Amino acid sequence: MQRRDYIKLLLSGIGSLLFKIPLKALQLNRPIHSKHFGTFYWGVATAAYQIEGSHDVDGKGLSIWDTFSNKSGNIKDKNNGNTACNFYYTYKEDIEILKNLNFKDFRFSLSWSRIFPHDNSKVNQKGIDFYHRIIDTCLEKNINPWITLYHWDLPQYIQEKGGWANREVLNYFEEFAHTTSKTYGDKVSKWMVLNEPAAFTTFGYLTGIHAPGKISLNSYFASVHHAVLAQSLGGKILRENVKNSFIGTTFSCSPVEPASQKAKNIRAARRLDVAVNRMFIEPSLGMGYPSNDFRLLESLNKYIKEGDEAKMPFEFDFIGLQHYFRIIAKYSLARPFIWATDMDPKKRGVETTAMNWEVHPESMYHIIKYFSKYPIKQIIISESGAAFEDSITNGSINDIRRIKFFDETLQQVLRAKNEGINVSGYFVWTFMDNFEWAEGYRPRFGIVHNDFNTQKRTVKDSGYWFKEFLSSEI
Ligand code: IFM
Repeated sequence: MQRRDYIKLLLSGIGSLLFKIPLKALQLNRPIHSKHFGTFYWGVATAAYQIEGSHDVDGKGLSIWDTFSNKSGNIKDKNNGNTACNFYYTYKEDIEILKNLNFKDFRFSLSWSRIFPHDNSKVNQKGIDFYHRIIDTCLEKNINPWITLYHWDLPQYIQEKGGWANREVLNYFEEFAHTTSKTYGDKVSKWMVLNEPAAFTTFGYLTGIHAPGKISLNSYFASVHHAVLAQSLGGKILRENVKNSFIGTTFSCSPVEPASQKAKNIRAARRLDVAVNRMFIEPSLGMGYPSNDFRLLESLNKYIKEGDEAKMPFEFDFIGLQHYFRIIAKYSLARPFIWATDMDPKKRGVETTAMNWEVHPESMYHIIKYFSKYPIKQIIISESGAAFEDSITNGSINDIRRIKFFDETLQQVLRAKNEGINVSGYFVWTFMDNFEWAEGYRPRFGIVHNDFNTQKRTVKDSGYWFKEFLSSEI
């Protein structure tokens, strides 16, 4: 071990005392290795708007994120995704990097407004070709491409009609899913329908901190119901058009614990659990909306049409879990309707990431266990990672906290798997530092560093850690 690493480890040891992490847990040279997981998907996950850039190139139309991020005040430091990681031009080199790190699976999303720039009657061939190039590069390099149909960048012309709050979005989505699955379905068998519907409906239509920046309870509930319908509709279309299909959809999820055993905190935790974890999966399993545990969900009834109950379920091959932090729930008068808040981790004195999210690897085990009570065929961790401040020293990035995070999180995945839960894959969030939505470019989640001025990529030590971890996969 180099002296520099030793000092860092020592410092994180001091951190462990501060944050009450047992020192034992800091031994990073434990022999955890991908071979302990058996046959498993090991990948990196990305999203179109966060990496591609080229927002107006080759006929691409505007998405809600182009509009939102270019409006002053919406994104930290006045950042936008116009250039992002320039992946539109660097995809070949980037895929080569991930291959060199021994990953076998690459998850990316399709930019809807590259493919249907103006309305759904005319396809933009150059947009279609771009994803063919990515897919072909993956296949040439023996990397499995995994497509996410929708990762938050709705075309602006659909938003003009109300976006996810207008049921018409389903007609557009149907056409988009149909065209793309027909086009790429012979080459790509692994698909995910939606990325984190709870996040894009809540932040986009209720709190307004993400595109399209709406703040309305009605729009929120309408968007929730339409996203639930899109989830199963997308699944059915993919099943029709994709060869040897392996179809999933993803959920953001967090174990929710009450701050105390007081009845009002327990009830607050139950409501948050519904909104965060249950609202999208239960209708997809034919269980309907969990309104019994959160009466406000009855507001959805206004948007449910005859026959919708039968349209909501779909038998997914896998469910993608995207877990980042646990929630300690407390009753709060300051949060109308849900009357619950997540206690600030800083005030709880726990270790946090650059997003102010608690570092709590055991939560990964708890959330997998929580979802395993549902009748789902397979669980894949479709995103997991942490943003920490990185610095380049003599050309290298010794991101020991991120390494520790992955090491400990993966042990929790293995713990669940060893108990017999069918967890079959893990995707790192994320491949390279990218545009982190309203937070701009400051939080760095990548295992590859990106210099946003020069677009120079530098593999972080966490990237090399994965290379070693995955060394038996090649
Ligand atoms: O960057 C996001 C991603 O787009 C969706 N899941 C959470 C990540 C970190 O915030």
